[in-house]
Amino acid sequence: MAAVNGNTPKITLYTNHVCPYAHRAHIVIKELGLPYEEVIIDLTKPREPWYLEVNPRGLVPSINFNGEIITESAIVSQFLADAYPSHLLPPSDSVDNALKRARINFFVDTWATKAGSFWFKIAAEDSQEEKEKLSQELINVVNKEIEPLLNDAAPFFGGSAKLTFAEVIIAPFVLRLYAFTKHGLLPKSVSDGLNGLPNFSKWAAEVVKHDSVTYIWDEERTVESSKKKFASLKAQAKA
Ligand SMILES: N[C@@H](CCC(=O)N[C@@H](CS)C(=O)NCC(=O)O)C(=O)O
Repeated sequence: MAAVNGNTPKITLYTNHVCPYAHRAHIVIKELGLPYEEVIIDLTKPREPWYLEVNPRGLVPSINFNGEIITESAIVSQFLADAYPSHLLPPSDSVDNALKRARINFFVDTWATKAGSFWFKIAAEDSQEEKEKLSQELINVVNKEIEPLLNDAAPFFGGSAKLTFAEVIIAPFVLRLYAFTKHGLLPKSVSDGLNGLPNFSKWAAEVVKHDSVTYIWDEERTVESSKKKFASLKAQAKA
């Protein structure tokens, strides 16, 4: 069992299982084998005052770690991966390890800046033609920017046999790209296109079936909740 200074940490994770950002915290906690208790935050209602004291932004995930509140999924994940150096992310204690961290950071940054917002744009688009155009753009971006970075995936990032911090951050979104395609929220051309990319498709197939990624995954509920979310965002945009 992981420990800080010999003590097992006390972690409360404020979460909602349909949220891709909260999903990151679940993956890192599970991979590190940390004990935790979870508090599910109902995202369909205004946040209660007690939760706004935990996280004034009202978002999930947040963690209470031995009395310290940490918010923002990437920061929560980074904190836990740094506090417990593991196969996910080596400590920054040598040039070689710093380089491994830089490679992972570049992959995560590339996903976020080049590919990350497409799923939302495609789902929010009304016209079928525009959806198809954006889907093709997404495939082109993944092919150009992501595919070469997965050259040595084995099966995970950078030749790792185990999940890495790169998958912690990106897996929730890869999982949703395929699930949303399957359930008609995104055009079929998205999964068809991704399946045509040899490195990406091999990597993604391993990512989406990994235990640490699937243990809180409820596909039907997530798809239903995302459909409602998209519909309300569209209505707001038109108002
Ligand atoms: N940048 C934040 C984003 C978190 C976020 O957007 N969470 C959503 C759920 S997926 C949320 O809590 N939304 C609150 C709401 O919709 O009222 C992070 O990475 O933690």
